[in-house]
Amino acid sequence: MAGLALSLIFLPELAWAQQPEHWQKGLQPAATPVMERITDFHTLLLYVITGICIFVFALLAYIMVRFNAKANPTPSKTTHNTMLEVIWTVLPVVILVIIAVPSLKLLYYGDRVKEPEMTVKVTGYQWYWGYEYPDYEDLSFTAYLIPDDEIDESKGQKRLLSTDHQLVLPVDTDIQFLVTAADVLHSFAVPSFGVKLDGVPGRINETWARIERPGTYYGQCSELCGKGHAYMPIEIRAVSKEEFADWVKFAQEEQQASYDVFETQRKNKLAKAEGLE
Ligand SMILES: [Cu+2]
Repeated sequence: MAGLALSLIFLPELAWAQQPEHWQKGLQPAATPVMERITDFHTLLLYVITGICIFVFALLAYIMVRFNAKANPTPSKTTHNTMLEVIWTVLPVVILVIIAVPSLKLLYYGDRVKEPEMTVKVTGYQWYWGYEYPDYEDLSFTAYLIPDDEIDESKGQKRLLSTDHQLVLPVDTDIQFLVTAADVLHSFAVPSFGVKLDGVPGRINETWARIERPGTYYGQCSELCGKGHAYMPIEIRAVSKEEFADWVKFAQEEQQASYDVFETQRKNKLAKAEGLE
């Protein structure tokens, strides 16, 4: 009974793990409003480019059939057609404007959030990530890749994606990310958040995310930063605000930020409480 209760409590979090899939087509499902808009924009572009391709191919086919040497032995000598020239200049401009307006809107929307509810400073190192929570005193830690021979699949750990510490974040919160680097260029990229931002030594770049559902989200460094570039993944745990507050307390008191350790302890406590009843 306790087991069932526990699985009911913890199942929703485990169920949502966002990572690249084999033979994946398209983008990872959106977990933030920014990514939702990026996905919509991507779809708009797909319609536009499909329309252009069909139009150009149809035109080519028509010309090949209708105006080849056999079908049209005496070609016309026309060299100018003002109307046609105006159309093929104006039409692409109109198409570009149709693309540019939502593109710029989206660019500014993803750029920053006016009043962030919390801040996370992300620092890229060769080859791991450092996370700082300036809103919570002394809360900072690093996240290293878990090596292949230590991956424990029973814990849901994933080769080349899981880290020893997880970047724990609350859902439904406007989170400001300040991204920088301490040695060379890195890039903090989380596909399902629509976040991909360069970490530049000596500079702070800003972006934001509002995570819409709890779960595990994976990302990777996306700026070639040396031999360990492929081995500095990003593992994010998005949890409820209450759980996040509990984790912050745990991390500050125990000097141990691993969400997995926190979760195991909590499960044990819950199991104990269930057993006592
Ligand atoms: Cu890097």
